Amino acid sequence: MVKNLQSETTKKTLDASGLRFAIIVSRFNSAITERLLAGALEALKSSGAAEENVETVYVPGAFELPLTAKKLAIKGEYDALIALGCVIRGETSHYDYVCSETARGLQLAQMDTGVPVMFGVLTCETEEQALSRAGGAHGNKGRDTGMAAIEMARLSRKLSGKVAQAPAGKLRHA
Ligand code: INI
Repeated sequence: MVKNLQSETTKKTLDASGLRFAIIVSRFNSAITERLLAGALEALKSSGAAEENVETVYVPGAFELPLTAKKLAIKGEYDALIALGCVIRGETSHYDYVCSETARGLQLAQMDTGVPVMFGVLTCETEEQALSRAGGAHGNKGRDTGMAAIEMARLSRKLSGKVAQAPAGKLRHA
């Protein structure tokens, strides 16, 4: 019989209880990234994550997200990481380097460590575009990455056969 590894997206709700997360937030464009952070926290808390199981770490800019993600992942204390940033195109090619290296570095961090790392970095032409994706007309990308983190944390536990702590001393599968 084929084992059911169906991911949680097809279920109506995601359960973050017992899962541990770190959120890395870039201070660059903080008016935007603080909104992304609020969205991510709301997603985790409304899904049952305990406050003491969610750590928030700040970095100067998006370019610093990958190294920090890798160092946090290596600690082995988190089920998933969420990297939040906002890069807005300026007059030079700086934007392109920051975007591509941030995306590449975050992907490497999760591939090197096996800990899911969510890409919650807005890459926009204008501040208006960013605002509309940080709690505006286009939703909140921080919230979306929060939900993705819960799903990937659960899936990772399932794939690596880890067993989650359950109430009343019983064991249950993550
Ligand atoms: N960092 C950002 O997070 N967003 C930006 O839009 C940005 N721009 O435009 O320059 C930015 N630059 C800083 C960069 O991420 C590093 O912090 C800096 O280069 C030091 O390494």
